[in-house]
Amino acid sequence: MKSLNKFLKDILKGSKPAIARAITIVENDSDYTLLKKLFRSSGKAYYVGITGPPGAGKSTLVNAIAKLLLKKKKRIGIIAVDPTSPFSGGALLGDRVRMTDLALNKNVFIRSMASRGSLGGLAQKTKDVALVLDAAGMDYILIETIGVGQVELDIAQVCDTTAVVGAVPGWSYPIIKTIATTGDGVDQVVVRIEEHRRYLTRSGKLESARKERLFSRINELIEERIRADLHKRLTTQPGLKKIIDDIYNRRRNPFDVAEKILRNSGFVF
Ligand SMILES: Nc1nc2c(ncn2[C@@H]2O[C@H](COP(=O)(O)OP(=O)(O)OP(=O)(O)O)[C@@H](O)[C@H]2O)c(=O)[nH]1
Ligand SMILES: [Mg+2]
Repeated sequence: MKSLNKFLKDILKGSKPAIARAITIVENDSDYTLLKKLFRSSGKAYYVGITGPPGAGKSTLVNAIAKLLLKKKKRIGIIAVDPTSPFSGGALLGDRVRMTDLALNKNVFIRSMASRGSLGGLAQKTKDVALVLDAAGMDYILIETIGVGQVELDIAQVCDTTAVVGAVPGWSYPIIKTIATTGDGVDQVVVRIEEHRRYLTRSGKLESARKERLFSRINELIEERIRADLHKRLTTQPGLKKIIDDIYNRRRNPFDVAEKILRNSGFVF
């Protein structure tokens, strides 16, 4: 198809409108046609995750890193995953506004993604969007996401390097030197644990964190059952090593392979 080829060429060339269109397709479609085509050109970008609690300074850091990398003549893709949590409520916006000056740079492509309370789907979509940016020739892909609960995107699973930004108001992280074998400094560790516990209890953070963990637990139990079954099917797949080698060498793509395994397992979509 001529128009598809032209579209693909534009993406690979790094054309911003083409990248934007590709991401929109990938975000909204469960059809992998485009990703299958782009996969061959991916694998060159380096993925960096910036995670941490709300307001810790993630966007500011992403901005600063991007500016520094721009000076090194790098092309940068930025994915800002809007933080939403079942307890803290809606998305915290404004990142786009702060990043406007960067967005105008021809070597930067910024995309915000709304998680809309979705659970498992977000990590997958983030990977897909990153794949588009990767194929489009970005040297670095910076992914900002909130990192408090386990329900949210597990960024370390997506990124090559993950930085955790910590600046929690009301509590400063102590660094305590201890020698566990002689017991030196251990009393201080216990004192600080008790202090931290009092702080969490007073601020209500202990209760909200525990509720969030209970929410995650339900989610995990459901996922565990489904995942264990699918994992077994994947690991007992005949010729798996060869399949992985073929994907690594871009002779096959993971989308077709996953579809085939699902189809053969009776998981027809
Ligand atoms: N003093 C100081 N302020 C900072 C630093 N980094 C960020 N800030 C400020 O902290 C506030 C929050 O920064 P953001 O970068 O928006 O934090 P964030 O983690 O992206 O926030 P969310 O995406 O809303 O979770 C802003 O007012 C920043 O100017 C820092 O290193 N030092
Ligand atoms: Mg932010």
